[in-house]
Amino acid sequence: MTDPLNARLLDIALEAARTAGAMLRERRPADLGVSATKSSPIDVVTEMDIAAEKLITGFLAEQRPDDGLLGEEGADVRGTSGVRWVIDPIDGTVNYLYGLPSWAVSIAAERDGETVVGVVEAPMRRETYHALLGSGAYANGERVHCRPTPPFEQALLGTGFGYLTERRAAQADVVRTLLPRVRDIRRSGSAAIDLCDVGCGRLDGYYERGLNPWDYAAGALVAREAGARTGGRPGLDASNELTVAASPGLFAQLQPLLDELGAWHD
Ligand code: LIP
Repeated sequence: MTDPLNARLLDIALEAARTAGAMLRERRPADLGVSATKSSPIDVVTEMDIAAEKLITGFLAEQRPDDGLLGEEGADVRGTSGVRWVIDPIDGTVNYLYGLPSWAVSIAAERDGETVVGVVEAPMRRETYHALLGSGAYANGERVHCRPTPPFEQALLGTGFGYLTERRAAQADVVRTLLPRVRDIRRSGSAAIDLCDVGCGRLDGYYERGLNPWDYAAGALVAREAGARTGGRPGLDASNELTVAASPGLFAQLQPLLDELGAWHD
């Protein structure tokens, strides 16, 4: 039996993500440029990131005025309801800036700190991924499942890289060691899509250091509800230090190897 509040939160998240996704797809300026930078000159924000977060937070506040809000582009509202929305208005901002298709709107809802709803809207794929805690993961309404565990050397992994030079060099060292041991490594530029691809069986596993809750909250729920395991360093949850997602058998091999390779530090 689905919790009625969780079901309502899912409906709200789906409407917010689809509305923002349509706006971002249909109204992307041909001359889109960088409006601001954050942690480094390559950590960019566009006017569309700001516009999408404003659209989403305005809708959520109208629907659920007592909820908390946390958004990548500055939304930070303490709520009183126990529900907090965690929002990445464009996950894959650099791809969106360059006109590449791998970007998504990511919206998660937490209740008392536990993620209960995850929606990842990928407009250029014409796909909407969603998950409800305990009720499975879906792509365009069809149930999805992670891939069966392959031999480690046949695993297709996803990863990503940060925006700071020192971190990127350390991440390259991990890839250099890992790449010869697996089938291949993909770098899409959107953690939310990568996590959903684990859930849909399009990646065997994914890891990345340096993600924020808005990057992974929704996609990690999709991956978990599709049968994958998610986490950080051994015994820890996914965090800024390290995010790992994979089928349970692959996760059991990948997580300790990443720890040994130092994927959790610069
Ligand atoms: C992005 C992540 C991606 C990471 C990028 C960037 P953003 O989030 O989704 O996995 O590799 O460096 O952090 O900044 O586009 O919301």
